[in-house]
Amino acid sequence: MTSPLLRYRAVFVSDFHLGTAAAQTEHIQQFLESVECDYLYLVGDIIDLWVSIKAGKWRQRDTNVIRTILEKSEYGCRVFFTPGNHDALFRKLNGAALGNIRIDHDFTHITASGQRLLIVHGDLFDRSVTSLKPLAWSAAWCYEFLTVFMNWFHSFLHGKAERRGGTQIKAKFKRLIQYFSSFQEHITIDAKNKGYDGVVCGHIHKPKVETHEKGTLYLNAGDWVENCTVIVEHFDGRLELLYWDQLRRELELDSLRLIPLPEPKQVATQK
Ligand SMILES: [Mn+2]
Repeated sequence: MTSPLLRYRAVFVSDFHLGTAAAQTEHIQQFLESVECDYLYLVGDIIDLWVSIKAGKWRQRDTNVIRTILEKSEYGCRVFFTPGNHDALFRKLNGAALGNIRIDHDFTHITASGQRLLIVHGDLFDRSVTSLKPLAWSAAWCYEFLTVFMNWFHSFLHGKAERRGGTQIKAKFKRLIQYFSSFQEHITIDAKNKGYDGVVCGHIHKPKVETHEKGTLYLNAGDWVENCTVIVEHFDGRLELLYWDQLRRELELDSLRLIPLPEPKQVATQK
């Protein structure tokens, strides 16, 4: 592991979808190796059990991500995992504490500035999942096939793999989901009614930080299939949405200019 370059009080990530062709596993690995935090929240759909249960979908690189998370927990990082709909099987472990790793339906995080945040994946606020599960499941497999096909198609055309093929179709599908459920409004009002100052969620793959008109914060950690985003809490309690693509570029500059790292290129290079 390379030396961490980024330090935060808390890190919130969701929707890795490990075990699918679309998961940007190399970027996840790079990010995890570059970051150090006191609290790591895994906000659901980390392992895609809908897809990875099929033989051959799970790869060594997916295992490496899990290993890196376990390693962080061994070295003092407190890990909190709220399973999502794609890794709902882990909900059977809700309430469990495994070393420094806790699993539960939701968590309460208190920031350094005293804000109370509800941490939850959010699928229970999405009607396309709660009442139309077969449709959501079929869509997950359509997206998997589409990604595999587009990767093949682009490598055939350009001689190199291209991951972004399904983005437009996925965006249309996500708009359809929003038609069925005003996800953001429902989850934010629920958090407000429960007395929270804000909610950190994932699920809809739309990274966003917004303050509701009633004052409650909505923070969506996005995903690592298309956006590669993370919500961080700085040591003064400030919350921020960060894009790994941008962060990666900045790290390259910093690592070369400021900190003499043992393996700076490994941090900066896209594999
Ligand atoms: Mn989800």
